[in-house]
Amino acid sequence: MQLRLLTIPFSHYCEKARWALDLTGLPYLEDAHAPVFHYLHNRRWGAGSTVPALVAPEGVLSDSSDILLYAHRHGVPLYPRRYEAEIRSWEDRFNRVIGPQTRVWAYSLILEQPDLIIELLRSCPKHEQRIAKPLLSQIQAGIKQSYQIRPSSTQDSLREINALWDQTDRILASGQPYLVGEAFSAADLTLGALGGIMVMPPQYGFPYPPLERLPAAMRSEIEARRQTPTGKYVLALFRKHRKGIQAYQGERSASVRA
Ligand SMILES: N[C@@H](CCC(=O)N[C@@H](CS)C(=O)NCC(=O)O)C(=O)O
Repeated sequence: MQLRLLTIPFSHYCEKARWALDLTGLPYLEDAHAPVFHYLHNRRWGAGSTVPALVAPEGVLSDSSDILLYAHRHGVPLYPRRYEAEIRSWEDRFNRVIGPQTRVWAYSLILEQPDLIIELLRSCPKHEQRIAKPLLSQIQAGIKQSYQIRPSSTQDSLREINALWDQTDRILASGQPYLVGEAFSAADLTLGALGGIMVMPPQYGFPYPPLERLPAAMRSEIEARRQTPTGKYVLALFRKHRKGIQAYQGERSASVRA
């Protein structure tokens, strides 16, 4: 049975799962769908309502942290026993703060440029893109409502992100090689995947539009973050640890990845 990773392809939690699976070297199929369409496919495969979800011979895993554990059990030492508690504690904080707040930050700015939303759907099935295009204003309204995006959201989310980013800045400024212990772990992978959208590493597993195409406020924030110890660390993590993508994605996204 082939491993199947259900995604909304531009989701940073999906990048977290994709990165971990890529490190295992196991071949898998990325089954990418536009938001809302993903519900149908999740239901079909017995997953919950969110992505990522991994359909594996052992069962269906409906949470990114469970998928990291799966990768660990398949030969990627993401949770070395000696540091496990500390690694899990960082992963949990990144999941609870960096994940949701970077999502609000990104959406609050991207929603101002609706053509970008269409661009983000490029690796989804063509019929989903066709259906989504004329529904753009409803999609914008739906995203605003789901993530409670208000005019103050960009600044509010940055405040929450900074509280944790400042902590990692202080730790990483000393030049220690990894966030926890002596090796790359689930703490690094989670910071990289969820925080990555604030520095846009070229190796990110979803081809985001180039900086010049992003709204000016997003671009300037990314450029500033790239200069912080955490930003530099995340860029280096991707250079050193983001292996090539193992997923078979079919013809529909071959051109996107090229
Ligand atoms: N706890 C979940 C959270 C994942 C999550 O928030 N996924 C979002 C995409 S970034 C999602 O599925 N959103 C669609 C929805 O909630 O309907 C995990 O780590 O896997």
